[in-house]
Parts: sequence; structure tokens; C-alpha cells
Amino acid sequence: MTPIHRAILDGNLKKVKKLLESDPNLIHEVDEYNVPMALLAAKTGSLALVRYVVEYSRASMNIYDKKHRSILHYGTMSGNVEVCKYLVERVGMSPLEGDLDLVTPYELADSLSTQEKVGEPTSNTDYQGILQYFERVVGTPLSSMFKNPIRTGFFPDPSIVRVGNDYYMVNSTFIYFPCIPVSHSTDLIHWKIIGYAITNPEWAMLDELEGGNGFWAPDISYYNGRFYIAATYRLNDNGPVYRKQMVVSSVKPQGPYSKPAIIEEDGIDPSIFNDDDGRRYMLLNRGARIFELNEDATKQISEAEMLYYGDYKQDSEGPHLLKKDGYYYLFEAEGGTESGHQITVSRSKTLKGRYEPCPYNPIMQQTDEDAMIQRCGHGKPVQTQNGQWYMVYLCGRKLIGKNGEPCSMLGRETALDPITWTSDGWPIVNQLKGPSCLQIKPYLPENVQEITADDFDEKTLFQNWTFVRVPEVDGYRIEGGKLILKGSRINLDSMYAKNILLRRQTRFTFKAGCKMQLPKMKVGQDVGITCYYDENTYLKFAVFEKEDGLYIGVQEKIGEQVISHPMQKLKKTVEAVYFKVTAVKMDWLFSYSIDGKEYQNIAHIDNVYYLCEEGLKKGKRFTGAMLGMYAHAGNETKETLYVTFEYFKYEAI
Ligand code: 6LW
Repeated sequence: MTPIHRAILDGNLKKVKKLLESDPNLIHEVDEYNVPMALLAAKTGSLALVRYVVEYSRASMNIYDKKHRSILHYGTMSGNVEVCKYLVERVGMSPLEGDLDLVTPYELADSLSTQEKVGEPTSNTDYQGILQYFERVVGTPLSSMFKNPIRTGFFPDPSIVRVGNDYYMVNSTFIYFPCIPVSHSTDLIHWKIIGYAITNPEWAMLDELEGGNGFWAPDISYYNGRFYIAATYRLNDNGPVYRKQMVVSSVKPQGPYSKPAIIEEDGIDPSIFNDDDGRRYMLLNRGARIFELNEDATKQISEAEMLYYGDYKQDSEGPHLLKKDGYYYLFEAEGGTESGHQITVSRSKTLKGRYEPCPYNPIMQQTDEDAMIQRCGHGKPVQTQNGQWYMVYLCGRKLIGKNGEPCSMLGRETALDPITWTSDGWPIVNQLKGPSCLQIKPYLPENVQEITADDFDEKTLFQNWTFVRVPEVDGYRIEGGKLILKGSRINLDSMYAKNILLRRQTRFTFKAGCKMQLPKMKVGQDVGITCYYDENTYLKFAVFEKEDGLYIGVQEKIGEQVISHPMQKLKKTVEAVYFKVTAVKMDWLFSYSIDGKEYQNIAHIDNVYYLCEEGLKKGKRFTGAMLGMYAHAGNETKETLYVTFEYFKYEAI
């Protein structure tokens, strides 16, 4: 331990002063965990030492440890209210700034005070006091706050509409079927999928599309008693026409929706705007182009023309118009869906312009490139029944893989932050502070959270299940509380594979499991669980029938590579297999059981990078990690393979 480190840990101000006077740069040292000295000083709880470091040393106050914890996180750990007060009131540190696990000082104080209550009280700590202090400065108890992202896992490109006291959201689904989930909420925080824009297999048009194409960036709106969903239908890159727009409508938000009307206009991210004079329009990129629609929004009736390109002028897309107080406000996503992503706004007194950009642009952007919540953009505003305004927007979080590589495992997600209107009439999101980790809940009645376990006891599948492209007509059935999947002739590595039933991975850390009855299999067949990104990258945790018997184990598919982990032989008499996946960020453990009681580990993979967006350079990797069940029958036999699953559980840990 270096002398400055020792002096700080001892809270020895005299010694710290002496050392820094002789060499001011010593404050830039870090300990063996890479924690900067200034943060360690805060952790001692010595206010005099903290003040000296802040006011006389060369330490900056925008420094973090490698978990992106600030000096206020460390002040909180000290248990000294006075240190926290000083850091908040004199240094301007925020109790709402999240670390890489999105834990804020406010929540840290809460968990430490709970530990304090159950454990041994330690002498000089007052976590309860810090918690109360943070509650006073934030102005809201923790129980009245929510965390971003509000929709974790693959929920990109959100669009929202309110009808009465109900909120509806749509997100992109690319090649997944049913297409484009419609989710419902009453509180803007908890969402449940209630239906889909396209449920008729004949209307899905997904069969020939590579992963990443399909239905992009939908918009939901409401007009004359009907819900309208518009989206881009993105074809493969090989034809002259590879983008069209589609519109469906229904009187019920959950559908069924009408047959897609196709609008042959190039561009992405269509949204529908209904003007007060009853005329209807579609907006879409590049920038914000506009054309008129007929009364039922199924036909284009004017040429597209440029409304306004955008303020940032790069990858301008996701246009939405809002009419308010005599202005047309035009919201755009700019900078592309990666780290430069942002939301800008412009306005005009007349629909066709000229649009003037907002002086506060971008009104949403993450500027701290080390923070967990990144790539914030592509949003749409909504006003609550109480008159408050919110923005739903796209965001993404990256884990760090084993070799330091960024891994966007959960794909692009949805976040929520309040909009306030400035005195000169401009909307700004979260006070221009970028995305929040912890935010005050809208003043709205709470509703229930999405279901995480399925016993297949209902007649139909829960709405959070989704297929990779359209399943066969007899691809699955639910019978006597069990799910029966029909084996696919084609393997998972092809876009022609069928009946792959998946759900979103919504947490970095989770446990999932299912019980499968073992069918009679032929050599070359395999049945079980898949953790899936697309036809190029996935893993199978399954039972494989080989020449010399039945095996259970894990097989990874990473581009052209197939990696088989050592498998275990199963007795022919085995009737059922229980699968368990325990995932802690990039590190996953696979275990199985024959009796449902004793589990045995079969494989451990410490870097599932290929289930992330960055995992392979092939195709458009726009979705997120999924997991679920599959059966691969192969082409060797005429007999149909059916496999029965009794339940599938998924829980955050
Ligand atoms: C979508 C575009 C985008 O059309 O990504 O982040 C594209 N934004 O708006 C695919 O989701």
C-alpha cells in the first residue's frame, strides 16, 4: 500500500496534506481495485478529509470507479450524513446517478440501512439518516420511483398512444411472429403484451427474410375510434425495392387488425399524423418527409416532400408530429441507433414549415459515454390524463465481454422520462440531463407486471411467447396443460427452420428452466432449449440422439463454427428431462435433472458474446437475446417428431 493510500484509509488528514503538498499528483493514484483516492477519502466518512480533497487537491469530481460509482456512492458507503450533504449541496453530486448495475446512491443508502437493521449495528454509520436525507433532497420516497429502462430486453423503437386512461405501446419485432406487439399499461411503467399488429400467418410475409429484416419501427396512433399501426416492411437487401410501408387498423387495441395495406414509398420509421382539419398524413425518413393519406390511411394520395431534415443532420429518422398551442412540433431521432443517438425537436406555425430547430437540442442524449444507459433516441411524446408529459425512447445497455468487448445482449430497450415545457414553449426531456436511472413515477394508477412463468394451462400461449418467423399451421398445440411442439425438418441455422418458440431475455442475470418429456427419437434429431440470437448465432441445450445413444449437452453455433461441449449419455429409460440455465451477465451455467430434484452441471460458458448484437459481423443484428424451446426432426425420417414441454419458467435473480 502506498503512503497516500495508507494515510487516506486512516483518515489522517495531517499526513494526507503533507503528502499532497510534496506531490499533488498522488491524489490521482488508484488502489488495487482501481478506485481513485478521492473516492476512498469519501468512504472514510471524514468530512474534514473530504473537504480537503475536494477543495485543495487536484482530484476532479467527475471521476468514477470501474463500476461507474461516483464519490457520492462512496460517501454513502461511509454512513456519514454530513459527508453526503456536503457532496450533494456543495459539490452538486446526484443521489440519482446509477452505477453499471444502475444502482444509485439513493438505493445504496436504502439497502445499507436495511442491512444495518438486520445485522450488527456498526458504530459510526447512519444509513437510515442518509436515506432520509436523500428522500428530502429528491423530494420523493424510493417507493414512488421507477427504474429505467422500463421495458428491458428486446423492445426497440417505441411508439406510444394514450386513449382515455390507457396507454398502448408498439415496438419493432423484425422477423419474429406474431409481428409487432401491442402492449398495454395504465401507469406507463408496467407493460403487458395484449395483442399483435399481425397475427395472421398469411399476412406476415416473413418467410424469405434474413434476421434483422421484417417489421421495423412501428407507430401506434388513434383516430375516429380506431387504432392505427404503421411500420416499415424491410425486405432483404438484394432487390431494387427493399423498403415499403404498411398500415393496419382495428377498433380494439389488442386486435385483430386489418390486413396490412402496403404503401409503396421508400424510407423507414413511418408515423401517422392526423391534423385538426381531418386530413391525414404519413411521416417517414430521410429526415422527416411527409405525404397525405386517404381517409382510412391505406393509400398514399400525395407525393412525399421534405418537411425538415433534422437539426443534427445525420441519420435523421423516427419522425413524429405533435400539434400543441398553435405549433407543429416535429420530433426526430438523429445520429443513428448507436452511441450518437439523440432526439431533436423543431417547430413551425404551419404544417409544411418552415421548421425552426429548438435551441436546446438535442433534447435527449446520453453524454456520459461510461454510463450504463446509452444510445438514447427514437422517442415519442405522450400526455397523461393529468396533463403531464412523458417521452418513451429507445436506449441500450452494454455488458463487457471476457476480452473487453462490448456486448449488447438485451438488444435495444425502452426508457421513459418526463418532458417539461420551457417558458419559450419548447419540450425538454428529463431537464436535459440525459436518461435517468431512477425517476419519479407518473401520478397514475399502478397495474400488474408481465407474467414470467408459463405452465401452459391456458388454451392459448401467453402473449410474451413469439416464434422465429411463422410456424407451421400444426407447428404447436396446447393440450392438457402441456405444450407440444412439432419438430422442424430444417435446423435452427437456417431461416427456414420452423416452430422455434421463444421469449425475450429481459435481465442480464436470470434463471430459466423447463420440463421436457423425452420423445422417441431417431439418430440426428435433437430437442430442448435454445438461447437464440438469430440463424447465425445461438446455442442448443438439448438431448441429441446419436449413433451410439442418447446424449444431453450444449452445442454453440457461432457463424460457421459449431462447438460441442462434452455431453453426458442418458439411459434409454429416461422419460423426462429438466433443464436449467443460470445466467450471470456473460457467464452462463447449464444444468439438468432427471428427477426434478438433483441437478447436475453439464456445461459452463463464460462468454456468450454471440448472443449479443456485436457477436458476429453478419446480417443486421437489431434484435436481442431470446430463449425458449425447439425440436429438430431433420429430413431422414418421414415420421413426425413431437415433443412435450410441461412448463417454462424464467425469473430474474
Ligand atoms: C429503425 C430506426 C432505428 O428503423 O433502428 O434506432 C431501426 N432506430 O429508427 C431498426 O430498429
